Amino acid sequence: MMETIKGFKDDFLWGGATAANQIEGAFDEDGKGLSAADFVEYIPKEQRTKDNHMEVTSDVIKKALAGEYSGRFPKREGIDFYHTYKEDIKLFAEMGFTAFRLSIHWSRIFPNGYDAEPNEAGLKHYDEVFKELRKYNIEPVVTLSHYETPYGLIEKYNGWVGRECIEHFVTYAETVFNRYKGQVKYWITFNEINIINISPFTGGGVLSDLEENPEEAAYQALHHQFVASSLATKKLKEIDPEAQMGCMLARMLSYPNTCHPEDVRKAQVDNQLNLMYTDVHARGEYPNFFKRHLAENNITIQMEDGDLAVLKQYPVDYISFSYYMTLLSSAAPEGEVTAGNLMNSLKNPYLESSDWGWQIDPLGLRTLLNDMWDRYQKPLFIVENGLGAYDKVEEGRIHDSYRIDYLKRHIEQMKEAVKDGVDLMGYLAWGPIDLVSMSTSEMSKRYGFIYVDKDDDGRGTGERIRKDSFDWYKEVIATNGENL
Ligand code: BGP
Repeated sequence: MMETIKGFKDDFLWGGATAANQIEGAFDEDGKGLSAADFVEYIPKEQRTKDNHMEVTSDVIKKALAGEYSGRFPKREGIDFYHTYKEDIKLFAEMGFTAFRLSIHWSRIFPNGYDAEPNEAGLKHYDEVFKELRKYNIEPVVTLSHYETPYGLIEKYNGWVGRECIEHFVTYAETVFNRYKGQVKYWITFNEINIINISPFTGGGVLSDLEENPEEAAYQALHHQFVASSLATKKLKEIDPEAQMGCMLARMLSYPNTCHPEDVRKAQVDNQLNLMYTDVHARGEYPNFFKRHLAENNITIQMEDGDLAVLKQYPVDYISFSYYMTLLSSAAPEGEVTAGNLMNSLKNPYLESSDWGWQIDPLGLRTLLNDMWDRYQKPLFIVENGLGAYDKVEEGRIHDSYRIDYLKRHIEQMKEAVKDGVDLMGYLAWGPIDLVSMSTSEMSKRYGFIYVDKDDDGRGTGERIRKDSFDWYKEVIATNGENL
């Protein structure tokens, strides 16, 4: 009888994921410069769709810098993790985390992005954070840029449209690889690298209103990020061969709206265009279907000699991704379009949605894990998954059974995928502690196992309260995913 896989491997990484701009606050402390993320919350509410915020434009930048918005600029105080990290990491350790994803705020290290010297106070801060994690044997999983392009690079080059960003990013990467050598084993270059083609400002600090051809500018910026990611991987291998480099995709699995061959083909195209990003990162070359897509849309990417060779020579070691929803693809869209996701997918009648319209699909996770493993045969890592919800405090408790149900159903399917043979490194729940939502810039879309007493206007005591899901997740980790 052939041996079959029974469950998660013993060194499976369990924990949670965050981003500096959504958790730290201290937006201008210890020499930090402004970053793209500091402007996102000033997009006028009427311009926002339910969850997919519209782009920042130059006039929003001007008004923000001129202090024309009410209250402190920028408002983004996160949950003050910059000062509370010791207490919060202690709570993560109480749940038994073996890994914790965070981003280094690039503009803490190079305030303008192009500074000749790094900011020692910024480097020191993350020394302290990594030291605290090490105290509890929690592996840091570190994102170099989580939508956090320094504002100086936006002002000087219009963000990643400028090829100069490659060199500045590699200098930043080299600085932190040297500083934290031996402390960080898992690195990620760009968070959800595909978002740059949905939201160029968020993904790459690109002000589309300054560009003749915004779509082409976004693909040009993306190319610069691909090259920068490969050059950073090259540096990492030189500085710390033990460390591993990962890429990170917002994986949006698309289903055909009907069994009509045209809908099936449309779903294939949508999935190919989503996986193109990990194709480049993991296989080291642009796939032909993408070259055809660019040609048919009259998009030209300017490349320099050596770019393609660098991509080929320095692919990533592992593939990480976020998973929240699945979409429907239709060659002839009719029927209700759900406002609830970045791609304005049609509503799937077989799926429930979150309060923000994200279509909840646990089985989709097993499906896409099998697809990605078959496609790449590289270790996979779920570095974001979770349910944003309106939580209520009732006599000092938060009974978030809906969140436990969501996570339980996703972890069940993840386990099935592992039994199917998928090489899965770990599972990091997004927002293990309530933090600022990326798309709404509000606190009320809560994800945490830990409640933070802070409302959308920044009012509250900041008190941390364990939700019911806190003890549930602690048991999941203690039993390596057995007791759900
Ligand atoms: C992903 C981002 C995270 C986080 C998550 C939840 O796209 O990588 O930063 O924000 O989405 O989204 P939201 O915060 O909009 O609910």
